[in-house]
Amino acid sequence: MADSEKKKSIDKASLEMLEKACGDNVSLAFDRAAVMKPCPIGEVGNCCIMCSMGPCRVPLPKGRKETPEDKRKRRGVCGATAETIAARNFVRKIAAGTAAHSDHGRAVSELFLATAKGQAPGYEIRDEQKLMQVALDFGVEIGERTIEEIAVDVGNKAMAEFGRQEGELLFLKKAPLKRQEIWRKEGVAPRGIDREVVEAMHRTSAGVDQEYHNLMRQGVRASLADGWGGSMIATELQDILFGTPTPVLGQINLGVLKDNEVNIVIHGHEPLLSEMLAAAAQDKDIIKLAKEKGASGINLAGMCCTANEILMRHGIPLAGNFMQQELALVTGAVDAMVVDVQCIMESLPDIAQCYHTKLITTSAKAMMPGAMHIEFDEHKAMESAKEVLRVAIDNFPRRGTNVAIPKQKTDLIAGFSHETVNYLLGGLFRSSYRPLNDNIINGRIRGVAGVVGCNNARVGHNEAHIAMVKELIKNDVLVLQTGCSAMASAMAGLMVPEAAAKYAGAGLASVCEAVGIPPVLHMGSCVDNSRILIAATAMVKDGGLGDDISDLPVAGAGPEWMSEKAIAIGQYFVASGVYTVFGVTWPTTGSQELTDLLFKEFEDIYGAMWDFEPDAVKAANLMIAHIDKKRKALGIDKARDRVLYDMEMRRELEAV
Ligand code: SF4
Ligand code: MSK
Repeated sequence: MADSEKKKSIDKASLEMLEKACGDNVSLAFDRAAVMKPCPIGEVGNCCIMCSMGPCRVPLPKGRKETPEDKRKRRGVCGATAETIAARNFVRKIAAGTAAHSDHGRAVSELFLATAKGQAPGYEIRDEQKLMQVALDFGVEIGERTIEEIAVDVGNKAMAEFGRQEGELLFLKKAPLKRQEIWRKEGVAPRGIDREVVEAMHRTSAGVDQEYHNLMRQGVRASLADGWGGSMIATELQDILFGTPTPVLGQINLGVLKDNEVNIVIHGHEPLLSEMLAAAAQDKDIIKLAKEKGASGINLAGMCCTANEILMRHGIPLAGNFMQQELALVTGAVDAMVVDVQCIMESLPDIAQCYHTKLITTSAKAMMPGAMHIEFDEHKAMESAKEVLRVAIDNFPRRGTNVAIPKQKTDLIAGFSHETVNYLLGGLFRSSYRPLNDNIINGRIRGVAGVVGCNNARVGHNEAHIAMVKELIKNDVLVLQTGCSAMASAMAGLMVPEAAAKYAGAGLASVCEAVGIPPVLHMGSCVDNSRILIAATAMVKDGGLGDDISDLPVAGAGPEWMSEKAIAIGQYFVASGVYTVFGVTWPTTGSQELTDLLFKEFEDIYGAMWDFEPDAVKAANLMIAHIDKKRKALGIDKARDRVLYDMEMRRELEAV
């Protein structure tokens, strides 16, 4: 294999499939990225397409510093400055990301309400305890009322959050009080989720908001409507409907596909249909049908965030992350790939045609030329799921001989919801984050990092995630993960308890060994970044680490980001007080002023800022430096110097 091929991924299974694709004459995103170079003007936010007098390009002068004269001339036809253009582009990314997560939250709310009203057969309220918690958050009366009555009110309140015209989103109250005050002082506490997305689109259209600070205020407001609104609603209601995740053993990588079973890859984001597919795959008649067609059974495997959702709750194996969706088809062993919404490559129908795979779209919001469409109907969910499975089963005998399933698959433990972490750390009767805070204060754990986000065809698949996570845990930083980033770590064997002794620093390893957790915790899908916000809030509330998220020794990162959703996530991390560093490329460097606002001034306003560092190890060290800065401000920096693990300390840890 040529060196250029090896650089495309650090994962052996993926490299094998890259080679097979080459032999099969199949073009992949990896190949197209090599040919399609990014536009250097658009990449840094210097291209405006907001009206038909453009597109207007306002690039920085090449090879020299910008002069005042350059600055005067760097304007679009309407006079828009580089600052306005870059800020409008950035805010639109946030609005799109917020819309994606929140429309997912809306779909979950609709199903939740239908379930509560008894109109969605097959679904039920699984976590009554969490229903009560959310009822309290939403101010819904509990009293002597039935579960269904409470659930209907919770569902209606959730739906109302999208169209709320006045006041603030109800979940904002879950944040530390000091953080809520910052949002109110800055005027960025979001009203309705839809309202903030609409206002972001309005303000960024031609000839409206022309002051980049003011534009970014709306960007922040929209991002908070995602993290503490749409995403949090999605996570909380999914937990009530499908069960709050608890630790579960799973497996990951293309090696989870089976040569003798009907392989169905479920790809996308919303777990509404996939939950029902998981149930339908157990149906006796469906299994019988598969056997009649010569298969030994049905093998469901996940891809991207749908994978994370069904892994967290059912232990269903993961075939891979974003850059492996095409590679799964290249195995020739996928009888059907079922997609819903988000992160689905338009190349899939062409690749599916090169093999025997049936590509099935299921959402009215996302159709693809060349794919079969079986629309998911929540009122007849089981029927929709069985129809999908029958198509896959019927297709199994058509599997050709051009099949190669890589051997690689890795064990992982997932299911670290906020509730699970609370319980694991504190036990059933005293569940709390106290032991985590204590171990941060005594220095065994240096800090906590949220490493999240996508893969990106412009950089080696999984390379930055793994380099960053290894550097962090080596330095005693506990890592929380979601999305494709979590899947990268799982593939590299970092999500099993044994990884602590192998990769973590002595302090973190000793805590992981005592509690029995991996040094890298899988918290779920992209909408489940809301779990990280709740975990950070719980750390603040448990005391000893300041009175706001921005006081905590924590940091966030998206080392291989590609989606607009990642920008929305990063922005709500920052606006919630978490220093956040992204890799690959940064979309505002075409405006020094806007970049300074995000990378410097935000620290004064929100107590946290964005940063950009494409070298993952350097980025990890920026995060560690930030964590150390926060430790120093809390007066706990000396504790780390004193950490020596004598027998007494180990016994004390084991008692945790
Ligand atoms: Fe050009 Fe202004 Fe139109 Fe943007 S809004 S394309 S800068 S004329
Ligand atoms: S799937 S948004 S590539 S993490 Fe959530 Fe992965 Fe990014 Fe999609």
